[in-house]
Amino acid sequence: MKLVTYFVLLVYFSNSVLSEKLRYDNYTVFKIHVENSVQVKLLRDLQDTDFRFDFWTHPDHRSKFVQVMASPEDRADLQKLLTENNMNAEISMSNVQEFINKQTLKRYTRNNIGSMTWDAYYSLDDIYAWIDDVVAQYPNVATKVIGGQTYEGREIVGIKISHGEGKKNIFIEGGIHAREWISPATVCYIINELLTSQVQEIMAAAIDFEWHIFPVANPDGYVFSVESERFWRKNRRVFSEGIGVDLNRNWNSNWLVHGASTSPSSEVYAGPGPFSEIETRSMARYMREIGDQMEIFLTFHSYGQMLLLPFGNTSEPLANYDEAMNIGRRAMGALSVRYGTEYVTGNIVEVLYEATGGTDEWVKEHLHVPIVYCYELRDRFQYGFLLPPEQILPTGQETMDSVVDIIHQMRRFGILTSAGMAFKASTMLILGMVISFFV
Ligand code: 0X9
Ligand code: ZN
Repeated sequence: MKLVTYFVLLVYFSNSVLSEKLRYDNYTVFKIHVENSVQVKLLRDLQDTDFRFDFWTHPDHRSKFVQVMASPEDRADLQKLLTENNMNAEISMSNVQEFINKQTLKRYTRNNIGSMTWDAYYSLDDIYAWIDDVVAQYPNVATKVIGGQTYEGREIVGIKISHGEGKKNIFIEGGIHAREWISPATVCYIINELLTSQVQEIMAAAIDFEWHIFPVANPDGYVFSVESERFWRKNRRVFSEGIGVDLNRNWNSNWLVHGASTSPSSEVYAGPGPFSEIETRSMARYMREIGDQMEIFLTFHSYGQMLLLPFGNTSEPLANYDEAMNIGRRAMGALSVRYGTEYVTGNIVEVLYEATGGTDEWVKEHLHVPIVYCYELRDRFQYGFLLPPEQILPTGQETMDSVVDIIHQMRRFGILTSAGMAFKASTMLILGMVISFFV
């Protein structure tokens, strides 16, 4: 056989091995209680040195629990370590694969937007096909937009919903972290509500703003999480020492200052430089174009039930922090009404951990958007990334309730400066000056 044939076979074989779906039969997820800083340190050391254990959440004194996944072979070692250090832990899931199976994707039927239902997760192709169909069904209000490109050559597809020119805009980012599947699902639900709801307040929200919505900001990562490794977080850029940049550490705002790594093998690798990644760079270009009209920016992550306010390096109440806190708290009150789901509202540093280089911080720092929130959706240390599909609809509904309430609160607080209002205000001012000149 010729050398070239060997090579082709080798590439084919290694690709087929690589693209095989990883299984998690009898993997256990522990919910570990973190009670003091000694325990935090111990868990952090473990996270940094023993790669047999997959930390679903980052150990920090600000959170009461840490979720860690262990294989059946390594499970006993983890349990031993916990017992030796007097750490309490419960088992959240004893066979992770069973919960992955419950998330089997449903196929979307082309040309029938009603076939995307809110009881299942969908592939990237299906989400994109659904957007195409939605745009075809509502040609006067919905337009397909391309926010950016990816390392593997995909497009970051979004939708613009607009009932007319001259409106302020609301920007929504979903799925920047690949494994947080509830994020794209919730963002698709929001799109659907804005186009189909008959509820007065939702209809008004759709009409009063120009919406720019991107359900999957990290398409390569999402595809990889669906097809190969369920718990993949980053993009898929290949480096010699590892794969993937955490896109939520790559934005040019306090880049690499906190909670980020210089190592490509880390889950929070910030990339070789700020905006080194085509995904963040191209999305930033799109956002700059509409930035001066942006009134609200929302990004959706999971999990933990938190509403986070920038910045990720300081708990100083910068810009309109107090106002944003007020609105956020009330909106989380509105979110809790339907199903009693409780969120904690607060600054990133205060309620989560220090972490910089995220989309939310860049938007606040560079675009000066009045309301910037990062949602950590359901749940709280139970199923985590494997949120059962039955929870997609309730998550979507309660989240939509909060989005509508944010708009409502902003109107109440007089923050909304719709183009029309701004025009009226300036006209009144000039008229007033003219009148007072003659009187
Ligand atoms: O660490 C993150 O990027 C987010 N949490 S997650 O568990 N979904 O990974 C929180 C991001 C908060 N915003 C910034 N740190 N800028
Ligand atoms: Zn995330």
